[in-house]
Amino acid sequence: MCSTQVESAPKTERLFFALWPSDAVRQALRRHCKALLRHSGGRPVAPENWHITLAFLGTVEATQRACAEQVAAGIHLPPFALRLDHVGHWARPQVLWIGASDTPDTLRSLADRLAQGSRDCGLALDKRPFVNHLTLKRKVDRPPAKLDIKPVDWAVTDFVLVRSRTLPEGVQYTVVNRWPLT
Ligand code: 3AM
Repeated sequence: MCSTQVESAPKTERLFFALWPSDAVRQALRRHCKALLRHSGGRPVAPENWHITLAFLGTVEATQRACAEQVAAGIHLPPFALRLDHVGHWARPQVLWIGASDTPDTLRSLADRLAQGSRDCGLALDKRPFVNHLTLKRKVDRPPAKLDIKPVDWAVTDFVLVRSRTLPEGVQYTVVNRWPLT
């Protein structure tokens, strides 16, 4: 008798590490960016999806996720203040974003350690250096005439791991793990 073994493909997820704003920071961003969002064309990112990507891991298997989560758990950095005071436009990806003109050393260190640790887990990450930015809109083909906004202050006390799913109704981000900065 012969038996057929069906090997199932490993379960994978699309994951990234991020700073995830509190509801209060999201509301402040909505208020301060209202005019900018109204007058810049393009396709807005839903406010509940706003985030600052620290390291994009791509498609990840369960063992790689566990390894990246161990890297995150091994990072001990203090909370830091982030002042979102700068609006930027990238022409090629056609992205309108807001970010901090001053990148705190702790933020750079957090992003670098997550990226390097994830590479050590066998993940192939983008080689571009970290630029702090929160994408507000996509498909913005030219910078809006007025780029100034009232700054938004964000006391960053943790970072998260996010699962990204593409659904017929659009992209869905779910926070699947969280680590405090202490
Ligand atoms: O944080 P933002 O919105 O700039 O564009 C994707 C999004 O960026 C980016 O990761 C964030 C969460 O999806 N992203 C998607 N694919 C990527 C890739 N292959 C990527 N970043 C780097 N390499």
